[in-house]
Amino acid sequence: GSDPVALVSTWDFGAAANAAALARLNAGGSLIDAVEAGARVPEADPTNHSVGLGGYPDRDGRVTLDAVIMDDAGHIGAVAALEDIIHAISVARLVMEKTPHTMLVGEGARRLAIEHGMKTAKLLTPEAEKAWRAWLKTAQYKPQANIENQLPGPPGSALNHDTLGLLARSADGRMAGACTTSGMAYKMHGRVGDSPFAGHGLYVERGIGGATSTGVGEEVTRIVGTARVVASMRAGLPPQAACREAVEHIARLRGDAIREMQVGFLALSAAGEVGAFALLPGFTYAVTRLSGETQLLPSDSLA
Ligand code: SD4
Repeated sequence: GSDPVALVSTWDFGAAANAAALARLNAGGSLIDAVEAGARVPEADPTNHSVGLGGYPDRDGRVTLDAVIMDDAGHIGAVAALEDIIHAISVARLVMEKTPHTMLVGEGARRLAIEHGMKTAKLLTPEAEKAWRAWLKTAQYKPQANIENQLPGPPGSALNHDTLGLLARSADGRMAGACTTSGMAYKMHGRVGDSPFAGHGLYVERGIGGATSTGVGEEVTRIVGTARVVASMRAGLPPQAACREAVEHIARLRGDAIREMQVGFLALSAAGEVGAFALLPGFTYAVTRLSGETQLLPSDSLA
């Protein structure tokens, strides 16, 4: 249409990420510049407990970050289990642009960031530390779905796991994407979810479109989730049906094992069509058009 979809991203806070990404596009930035700028918004926000600064730690009290950035021309960079650096997405971009590799983990990723002038920071905020110490009393690991949407309770009491996945599209249908997260709260040290892996937490393909995921990463990884969504789009399914197909596959495969778990997929076709689908109600996403008009929408779900 005359006001095509330029950006889609996961959860309510996706609206602010989309706004930053659109500002970058309007200033002449590339799609990669845009998705990086968008991902940096929740990374810098200490009130978001599942991304960057203020993210909930692993069970040892360490905040470890996973992120990936990619475009539809085969450029990709990722980091996993990164510590002490707020902007994991920018380190992922360094991996993409400054190394011969596609992913660095842990100390290697941290060192790359520092070598390129990025500052270290303490990612564990007092609020997140308090939540972790409270969790230690029971130390029960039971990932729960977008719990802040479903259960009442003070902020910080929940296992909030709202990863940012963001897809950008130019007027001529070129695509890029970013995904950034601190992963599941109270995960084992060293655990890496779906988010930093191309084809799991994020995938874009030229002429087809892209997809990103949120929720319990293990369940996405089991089916190579976003690669599956994009493959369905390649085979002709609209984004919504492609997301639904992947969710149904998880449900079929896992049955009772995923009771109360959330997984959501969000997809954007190269033609600008949007779709989303989740296991459970509560998954929301933000759609921003080239004009800046933004809608927050609830995803359809299996349950
Ligand atoms: C993970 N998929 O690390 C991420 C968490 C997430 O919304 O998406 N939260 O498993």
